[in-house]
Amino acid sequence: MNEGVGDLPPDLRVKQNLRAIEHCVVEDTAIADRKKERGQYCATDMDTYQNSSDVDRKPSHPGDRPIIIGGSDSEHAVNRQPPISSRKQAFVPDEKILGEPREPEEIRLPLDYTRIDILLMKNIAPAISPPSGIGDNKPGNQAVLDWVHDVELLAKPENVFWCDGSERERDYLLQEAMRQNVLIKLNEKKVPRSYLHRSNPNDVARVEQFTFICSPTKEEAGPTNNWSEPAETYSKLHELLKGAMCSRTLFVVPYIMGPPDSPLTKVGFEITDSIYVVLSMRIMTRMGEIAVKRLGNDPAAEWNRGVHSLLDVDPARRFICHFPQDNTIISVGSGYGGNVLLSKKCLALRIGSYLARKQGWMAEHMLILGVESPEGKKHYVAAAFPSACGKTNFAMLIPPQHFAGWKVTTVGDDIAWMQIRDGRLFAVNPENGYFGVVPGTNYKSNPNAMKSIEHDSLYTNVALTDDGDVWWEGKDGSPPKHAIDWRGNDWTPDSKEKAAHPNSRFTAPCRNNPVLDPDFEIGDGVPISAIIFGGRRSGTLPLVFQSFDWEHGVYLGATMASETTAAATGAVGQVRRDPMAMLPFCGYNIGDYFRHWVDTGKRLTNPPLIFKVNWFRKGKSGKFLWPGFGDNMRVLKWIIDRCEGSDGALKSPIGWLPGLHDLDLAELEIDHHCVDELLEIDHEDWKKELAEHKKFFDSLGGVVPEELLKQREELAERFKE
Ligand code: GTP
Ligand code: SPV
Ligand code: MN
Repeated sequence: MNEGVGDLPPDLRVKQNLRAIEHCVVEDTAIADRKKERGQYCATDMDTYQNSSDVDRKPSHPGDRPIIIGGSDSEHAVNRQPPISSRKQAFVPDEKILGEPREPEEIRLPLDYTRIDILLMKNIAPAISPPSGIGDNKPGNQAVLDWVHDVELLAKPENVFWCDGSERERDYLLQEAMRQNVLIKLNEKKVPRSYLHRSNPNDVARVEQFTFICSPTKEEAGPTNNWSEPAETYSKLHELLKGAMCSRTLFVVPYIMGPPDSPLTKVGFEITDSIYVVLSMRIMTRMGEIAVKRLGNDPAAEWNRGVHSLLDVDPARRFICHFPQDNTIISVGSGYGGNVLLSKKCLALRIGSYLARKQGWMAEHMLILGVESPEGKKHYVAAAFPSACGKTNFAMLIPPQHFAGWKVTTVGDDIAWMQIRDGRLFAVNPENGYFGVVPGTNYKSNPNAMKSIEHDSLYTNVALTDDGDVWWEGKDGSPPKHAIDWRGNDWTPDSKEKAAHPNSRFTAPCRNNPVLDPDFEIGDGVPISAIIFGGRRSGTLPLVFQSFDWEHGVYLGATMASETTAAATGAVGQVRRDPMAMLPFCGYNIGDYFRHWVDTGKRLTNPPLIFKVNWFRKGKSGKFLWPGFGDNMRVLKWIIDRCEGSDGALKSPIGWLPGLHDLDLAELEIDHHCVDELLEIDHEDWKKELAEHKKFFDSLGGVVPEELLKQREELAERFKE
């Protein structure tokens, strides 16, 4: 479709665009007319919309045909599904979901939604016309070609752009992104080769309430996920995608997740109409030719299908849907990172966790770091903290002066894929870039992150200074006298609004990180000595403790809780259970996920030790008791000592705690009473905590493995001793 487009003179192209819009409008009016005939067009709620999309599958265009943009290797065929008519549930979140309940108005569609969308949409992502030699590198795999063709027939883009990952392609796309104001070039001297992007103010974080696991049965999605029936959901999404890329370019982004030579590595293709997504995927993944080559020409090879369209960036039409059995993701209505960089949370965690259980490995929301002693002894540690709870910072930690000679290196900052080899767990980071929280990042808190984002980075939703630099709350130095805030408005230090959004993000290549681990790309992964679970808890949870064994460690992960953050829409600061930091990311039944953890332990002859940490405990004054950041090295050192067999620990009902002299606090200015408070186990608090564990397990409706129920009882018993 792309051939020759770039050769058309500009005026002709405009006409072509208009024709395309007219064509879509006419077509959609025809559908509307048919709906009117059937008396289906006047009502606006989701139910009626559901009905109309079910019956209106008859092609309205000769080239059109009813399609399911799912995988050809679907497991659905072997799962008998109840009839669609018996499922009225789609897009209505389960009552048990631990998120914001959906307001009924939010799922209402405007009367003439197709028409309004097309008019609104046409300026969001106008088609581009690449010169020949750019965007025309079609892969040879017929399964990919067929799938792209199907999406093309449905979404009716102006043209198709096949990404190859070349530098020429990048330079061209950057020019186009700037021309369309999708990116703003930053001051070349201050932040070379870097750009600012502003997302729609209604679209600045992950949307857990609009995220669905569309497995054949609700039970497979389990009690913690929003579930929606697959066939019905495809049909709704197809309705939304019909003509959605009219007068836009459909980009096909091939990518791999995982090091190039790893047996764990997966191939994905993301279709998107967002040039920002393409440019971000270039940083976040290994993108282009490398993926096409790895997939090869076998039409039956395993690969992930991802379809993303901005639509009109309206929260009422924002759905992030996963079809684990089809290895398929469809995301519509958003342009924000976690919702649209389908490689990350959607593939590497939600679909990844599903595949991992089936294939006997683990996909976890964990950083991976290396820690090397002055004597050259090295350990690797994986740590699961919920979103915006310190993974990137911990992964790039610089030890304080007192730990001269100790080195911390980053393998990954967000996701770990782990497999068993020789009875041990080995981890790879499937990503190739960092999508990190900006506010609070400075040369004191995280110098390595600052160095990683000094050049070749994309910034989303930070402030723009008058000299073309970026600024955010918590950046070094004094605030600028004037800036343009993340919404594009004037900002001064007197402004009530924040200059940068609390969930503003940087996108930077891993290669920028000065402490990138030399084994970052090792295909077999790095051996994991310790697993750490951590959350944001102002009370109850001590700074650090160690589980008695694997199963007790799994219990510590399963009962984790943390205060919610700006990484997802909804209330911030509310404590919720977030097992293994995977609540929003586990692509199947959480009970089966716990079972997978327990069973994995049984296969490990040399399992990692398991720890729990809390950098965020507060004192009576309401201030953090622990300095955090680089000083977390002191906790990490105790963990490494334990891995080395040190006996410096005291037994407590909740696990092994460091004694006062087991933590190296030398040269740290901290009151002794703070340290006491940090390590305190308050029996009254723990009584409440235990009751919360029970409440959480009970809320899961009988899916929790026996082993973990037993752990809870044993914990309660230990408090009685
Ligand atoms: P995601 O990218 O959303 O998964 O977040 P993350 O887990 O990587 O969190 P990140 O390291 O970006 O930190 C999030 C916020 O927590 C930032 O504002 C940090 O400044 C703050 N933070 C990180 N580590 C510490 C710490 O040790 N102590 C304190 N008090 N704050 C921290
Ligand atoms: C998180 O929220 O855990 C993130 C950011 O890492 S996002 O990619 O938006 O999910
Ligand atoms: Mn994350």
